Amino acid sequence: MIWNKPREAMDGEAMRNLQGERLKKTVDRVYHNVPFYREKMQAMGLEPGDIASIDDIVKLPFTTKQDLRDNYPFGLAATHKNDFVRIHASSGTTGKPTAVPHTRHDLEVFAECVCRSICCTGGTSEDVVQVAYGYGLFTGGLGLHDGATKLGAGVIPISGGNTNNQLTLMQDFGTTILACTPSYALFLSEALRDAGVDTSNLPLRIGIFGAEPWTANMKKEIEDGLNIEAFDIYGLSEIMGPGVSCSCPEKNGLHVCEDHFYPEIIDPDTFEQVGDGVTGELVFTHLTKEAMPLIRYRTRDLSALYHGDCACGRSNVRMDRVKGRSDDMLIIRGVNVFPSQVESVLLDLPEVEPHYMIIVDRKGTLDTIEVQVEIKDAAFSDEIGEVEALAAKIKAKLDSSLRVSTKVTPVQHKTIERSQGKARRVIDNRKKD
Ligand code: DLL
Repeated sequence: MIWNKPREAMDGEAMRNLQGERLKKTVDRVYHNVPFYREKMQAMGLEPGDIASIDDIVKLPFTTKQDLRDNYPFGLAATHKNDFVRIHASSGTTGKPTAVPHTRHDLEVFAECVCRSICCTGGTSEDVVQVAYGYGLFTGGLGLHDGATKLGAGVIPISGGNTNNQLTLMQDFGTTILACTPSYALFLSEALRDAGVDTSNLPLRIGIFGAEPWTANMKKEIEDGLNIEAFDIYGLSEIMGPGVSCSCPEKNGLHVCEDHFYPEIIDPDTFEQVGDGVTGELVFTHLTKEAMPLIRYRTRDLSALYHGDCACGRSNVRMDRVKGRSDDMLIIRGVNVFPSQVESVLLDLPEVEPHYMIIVDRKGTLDTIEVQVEIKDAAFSDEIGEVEALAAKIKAKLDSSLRVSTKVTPVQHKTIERSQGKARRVIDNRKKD
């Protein structure tokens, strides 16, 4: 089922016209209500009347996370505070968080987009959705909750954690859709296996996973472990939360709700837009947001866009699965390494469990990268020589794929801490310098 066919299957030309009209209104609102944007536009010699169509978006200034921090909490708001009905905040790893207010209309759009996403995965009003994303300032829990409620599905608002309870309710209440981070899905699948539950006897059929990068290998691991079909849901608090885009059964990208969020991919060095299929930094512009519309917000997420009709019936532009953020990229002795590359190599090896930790350090002037990885019980031998041989095999694969020399430390199954929300898989001790 396509939840909102007129929008999700809209003809490309008509969509661009709609986007143009909405952009003009948004620019006009921020110019008159947000001093930050007015000043930026005036400094560039721009007036709202200079924006005539969606193509003119390239004339507009960018917005960064730093701009949100500098104007914390509500300096970029375009409505009065009394119009806010909910305020989310993204957990800043450094310094202040960023505040994201929503009006009632904004929450309706949020629910609509998540509802579209659930339908995109094949979900219907007959499904029972276990929402195991965290509830609170994080947008995952409430976002999935409101979207599933709008769809008319049954919601289990269990939030993240409390794994034993997750397993009990999943079986007792007949969960058919599990929504959580991929790392928590993996944890739940392991817990089900340990509890001796045969997942083929469960009605669970769909997983809606996101909020962190995950590889195709991890997806397969989770699908096999839970006996489900897994879908990728993407979003970020500053723009909305989950449901900015979601993958469909065709598995050729994530459809963006482009009537609400206009996506661009830019070259992060030149800031120029790049063509379809070219990887760069994902940028979003709000087209309908009331409380705090952002113009050309730089996400730091790396992706690519693909226009054209999809066999699922939708025509909304697709984006590539986000493999990581530009800030996640590790530079090891001058070589760029993404944690997702490490995950791809590890999960290709039959002897390893999908649990690992990357530890980066600096010895003198030399960067070092250690990969701790759990080994399957059947492959973990008491013979030191055998474990060493396995470590050497993993190291050879990693070194040739990453083009840097790694240290591999095999550890026993269940040694590495499990995640109940967004996983932390990199410790970079160089940042302490
Ligand atoms: O993670 C919103 C969300 C909740 C998305 C539940 C999906 C499901 P933030 O906490 O603001 O919001 O983090 C946003 O997480 O910029 C990406 O770097 C990353 N991210 C989100 N979804 C995906 C995904 C939520 N499907 C940041 N794949 C984003 C890869 C993702 N990375």
